[in-house]
Amino acid sequence: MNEAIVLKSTGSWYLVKDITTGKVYDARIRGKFKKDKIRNTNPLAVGDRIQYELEDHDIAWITKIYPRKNYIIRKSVNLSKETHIIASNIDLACIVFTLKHPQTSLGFLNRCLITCEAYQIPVLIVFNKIDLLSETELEELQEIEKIYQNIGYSTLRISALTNLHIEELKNKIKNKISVFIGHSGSGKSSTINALQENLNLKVATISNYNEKGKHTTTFAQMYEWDFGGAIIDIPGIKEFELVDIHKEELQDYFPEILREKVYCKYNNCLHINEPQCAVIEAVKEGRISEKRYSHYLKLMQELK
Ligand SMILES: Nc1nc2c(ncn2[C@@H]2O[C@H](COP(=O)(O)OP(=O)(O)O)[C@@H](O)[C@H]2O)c(=O)[nH]1
Ligand SMILES: [Mg+2]
Ligand SMILES: [Zn+2]
Repeated sequence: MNEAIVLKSTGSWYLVKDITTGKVYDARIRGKFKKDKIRNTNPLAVGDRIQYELEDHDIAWITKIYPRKNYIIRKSVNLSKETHIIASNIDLACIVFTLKHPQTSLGFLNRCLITCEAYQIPVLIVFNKIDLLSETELEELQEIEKIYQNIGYSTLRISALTNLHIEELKNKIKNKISVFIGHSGSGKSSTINALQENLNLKVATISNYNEKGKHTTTFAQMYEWDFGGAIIDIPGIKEFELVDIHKEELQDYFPEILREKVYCKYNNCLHINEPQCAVIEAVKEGRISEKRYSHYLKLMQELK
């Protein structure tokens, strides 16, 4: 039985890598299989684990897709309600945060975290450009770190410029499939370069041309680290778009609220102004960050 992982998906053909031999093949899906099994605009996504049969010309015919442990979706550009699975089976999302140049807002960070919670993707918050920070700014950063560490998130200070803690980052992403999220200019490319210098060059050698021979960068693609594991590059991804979240479920994507809510008097409590709300109590007692709680309230209003 041949098993492979999808490195690249263009919607019509795929690049897959055999998990035993490491050999890379162009792959196709048979029309029937395509129609029967899948309702998304793209049947296969980068990160998918598949089975295949080899035919002549080294074309791998995909015969089975294994269930996904998680996946990132994007709404199709057209107005239809179709969604598009961009990437799957992600072990870790590295959210690259910068206190300045550019300033990343806590609101942005929270939205990324909520989406990762909704997608069930573990998170590492990477504070980049530490070399730029003054003593006072480092103290400011420490306050932010505390908020997120108290919730239970892993954090790491790095500098892609000076290589601060790049080895630590390497150890955290080793043998995992990760994605990097963050504002443009926060240093995602620089960090990836610091982790492995020639990754960009390697990237260029894998053909990035569509069927009409036009260069394209709109498709997600997986690149393997030489120290083990891989990164899925998703062009144009800044933050994950907030998936369709219902008001009632937002609380579940704030781990600190999820922990407390079992103690609320009413089991349909939304922690806004209800009596004997354990969440509001936890905010008053300082166990839940006021900043995080007010962002929760703000999002609840927006979701109305
Ligand atoms: N001082 C400093 N500059 C950095 C650091 N990381 C990235 N940069 C700079 O920030 C700019 C944007 O970086 P880039 O990697 O292109 O960001 P991306 O848009 O997230 O991929 C570039 O000019 C980098 O040289 C860092 O740790 N310290
Ligand atoms: Mg970049
Ligand atoms: Zn409550």
